[in-house]
Amino acid sequence: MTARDHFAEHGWLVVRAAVTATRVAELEHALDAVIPELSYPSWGDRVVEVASIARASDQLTRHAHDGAIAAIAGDALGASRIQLLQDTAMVKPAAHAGCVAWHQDYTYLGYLDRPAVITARLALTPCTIASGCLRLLDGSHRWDHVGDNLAFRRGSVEDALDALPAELRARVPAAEVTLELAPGDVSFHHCLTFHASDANTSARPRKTLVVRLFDAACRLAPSRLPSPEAAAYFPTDADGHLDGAAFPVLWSAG
Ligand SMILES: O=C(O)CCC(=O)C(=O)O
Repeated sequence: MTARDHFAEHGWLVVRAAVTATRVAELEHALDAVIPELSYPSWGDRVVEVASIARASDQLTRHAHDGAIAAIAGDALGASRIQLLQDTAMVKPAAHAGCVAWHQDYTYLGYLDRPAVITARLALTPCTIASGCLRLLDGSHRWDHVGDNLAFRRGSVEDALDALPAELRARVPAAEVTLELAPGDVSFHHCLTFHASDANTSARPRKTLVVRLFDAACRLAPSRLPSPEAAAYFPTDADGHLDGAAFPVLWSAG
């Protein structure tokens, strides 16, 4: 099965050793310079999550703009051009209660006119069951979007499984998969794929770099933003496509 077929059927994909060990070490060093481990206690029980972290470091910018990762995303989505939507660092400190509730990313990205966004997560440290790796509901990207558009309306993600119709809720236990990653592995998930993660019960921090990439054919849906003023953060061309100056094109099909 090709990577594209796997993604179309399952709504997720793992590319093993997508990033070399040397590069992982450089990126972990760059991340630690921006979010020192000594600062983790100030986050309390919250997962350490810093949006747009790439702005703070050339190394992290290079990763967020990685054309090879964007090419995998383009192939998986069947897109002919891929743009960068967001980048984030997500860290779960050692022996930490922070977890992420079950959700679909599109709940928080519903300002795009269609759900054609993919999240690429690079593991910088082992992502294991003990360290709170990603859990997914296999094939749930075909369950449609469930619940409200909460884009810019919440400070953290909310549990969305209760909103599933009974027929889909009954499928949850059999659909669950855990994505354990070694440093250098990258996982991809569709913005409609339900996912969550548990606390880190291990003795090491779980460090991941997250980039969200979208099919450049998507348009902004301004009516789904919480206010007309919010549109200022989403410059578009005359057709409503997000501007390449603010949302760089990272990959185009040959
Ligand atoms: O890495 C995690 O534990 C959760 C990631 C997540 O929810 C996301 O990237 O959308």
